[in-house]
Amino acid sequence: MNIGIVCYPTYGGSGVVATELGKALALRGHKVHFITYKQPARLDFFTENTFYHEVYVSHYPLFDFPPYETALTSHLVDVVKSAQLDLLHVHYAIPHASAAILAKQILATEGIHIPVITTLHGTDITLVGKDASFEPVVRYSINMSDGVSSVSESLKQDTYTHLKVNREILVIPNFIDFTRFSKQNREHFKTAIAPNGEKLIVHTSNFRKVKRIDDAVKVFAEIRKQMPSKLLLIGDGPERIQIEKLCRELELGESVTFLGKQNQVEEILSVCDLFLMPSETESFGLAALEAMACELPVISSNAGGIPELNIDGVTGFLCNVGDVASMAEKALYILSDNNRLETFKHAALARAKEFDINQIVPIYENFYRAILSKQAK
Ligand code: GMT
Repeated sequence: MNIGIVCYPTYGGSGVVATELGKALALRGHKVHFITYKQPARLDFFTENTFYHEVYVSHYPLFDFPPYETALTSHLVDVVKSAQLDLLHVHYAIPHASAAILAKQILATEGIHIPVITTLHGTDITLVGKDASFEPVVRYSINMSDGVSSVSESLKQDTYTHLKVNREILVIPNFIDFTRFSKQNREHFKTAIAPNGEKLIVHTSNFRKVKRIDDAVKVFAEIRKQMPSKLLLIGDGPERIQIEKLCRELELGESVTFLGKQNQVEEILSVCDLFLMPSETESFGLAALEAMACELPVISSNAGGIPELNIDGVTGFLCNVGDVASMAEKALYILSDNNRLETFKHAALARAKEFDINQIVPIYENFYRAILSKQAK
């Protein structure tokens, strides 16, 4: 198949899923065309069968806001024709779904019929999509898509509840590539960070409010009262300054390390003992899946789709959003007994294996085929 993928090219989960999906499809012999405003973060080396089309937005003094959606739509029309795409798969509804639907309508006037598949990732529904300033457009473009998928059952239900859409949504969970995400021997790194055998707790995110990183820090502060431990914070974003302030207020000193954005996150995960994900909302929790693939138990909130990944009492624990005391108690339960910690680590890995890329990518392929065959009738 000749597939067009539209996504955010940044480190965010939806962009990562879209890029990894495209790379996997290319390996399976499909031609994959990424159409976005910057080279996707994980498309940083040559891969056979992948192509990249950059969207430029012309600047004009009249524009207070660059009209990206219009430029993207025009580019989609152009790439569908020049690369003879069979379908467009857009990730994150805003503004990709509406741009693709308009491109589809423009192409139809020229006798070209291109199916549009929209994958909903989370905040495009739970935070931004349901906002009144976007809602009618998001609902329309979901309803007009030829196929819609969501990354969890929870997000599917949120979409029906918040947007009152009237169409079928297929759940296709996030996936993990074990050739990259698996525990690696980085003992020298562990010795450098935790020279006295401290337990290593880790959190990775884009440092937005929805991630509740302050809860992660407070949970760690409780753990540290009971056992020698360190907290590694990976990522960066708008909350960083507040979190640094909180660490100073709690007098956590050098026990918390801000590692910033990291490309080889799996190397760091490999030396850690426990992952924290206290999010306010989380449609799936790709960061937790990456951690589990590196054999880390997860202490998380029970928000959104996280319970579809993290199994309470088996791969970690689920607590109510904001229940720092319970999260700390459960973390200490796991960390205080090395045999128990090993049991949780094995269970986390076993669960992660259920989301192996080799099992999930064929579901997308079959979804594409079903939509193309419907179109052909
Ligand atoms: O806010 C983020 O975590 C980034 C966001 C995105 O769309 O880039 O991630 C969402 O999509 C990921 C991939 O499908 C999911 O694993 C994340 O759970 C989801 N984030 C939220 O729902 C907050």
